[in-house]
Amino acid sequence: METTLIILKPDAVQRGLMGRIISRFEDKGLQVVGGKFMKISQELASEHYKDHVERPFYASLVNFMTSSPVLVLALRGNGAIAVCRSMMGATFGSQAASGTIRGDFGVSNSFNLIHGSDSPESAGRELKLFFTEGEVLQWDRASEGWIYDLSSGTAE
Ligand code: IDP
Ligand code: MG
Repeated sequence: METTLIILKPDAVQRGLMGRIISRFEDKGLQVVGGKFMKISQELASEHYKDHVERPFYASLVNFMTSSPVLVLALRGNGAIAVCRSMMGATFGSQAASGTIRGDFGVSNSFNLIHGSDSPESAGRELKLFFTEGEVLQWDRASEGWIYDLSSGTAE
């Protein structure tokens, strides 16, 4: 089981898309294990996107991410990092495939609605940036045995 960090960016919140995006993850079977509605500080946005510091769009990206509240989620599931990335679609809304979140809800390349960790290393780093340990919960989901085949003792 993996846990990944998802951010519903300011455009998703402002456009009233939070519910529809969360529903997609719930429908898929991902478990919400953390959630925080917040305004990201300049420092946190800079740290979160530090790998992009040399890119031409870095300043506008940090500006965008701090411009208005976001919804930060921790989502858990088998292969959650790759599953969420594929549900998000390609980075640019103009190129993201239909059926993906970016493909279905947006057309902009910089206002692309959602962030998702891209590797186990990023997920570990990013989850620590946005959540303290006690804020990511381990909870028993009543539907677990129908979302996964648990007959072997592990979730398949
Ligand atoms: P990702 O979000 O799909 O992982 P990254 O390449 O890590 O994409 O870029 C981080 C974020 O920076 C993107 O989600 C997008 O908001 C923004 N971004 C990336 N490339 C561009 C660009 O060429 N122009 C404007 N914004 C960009
Ligand atoms: Mg990225």
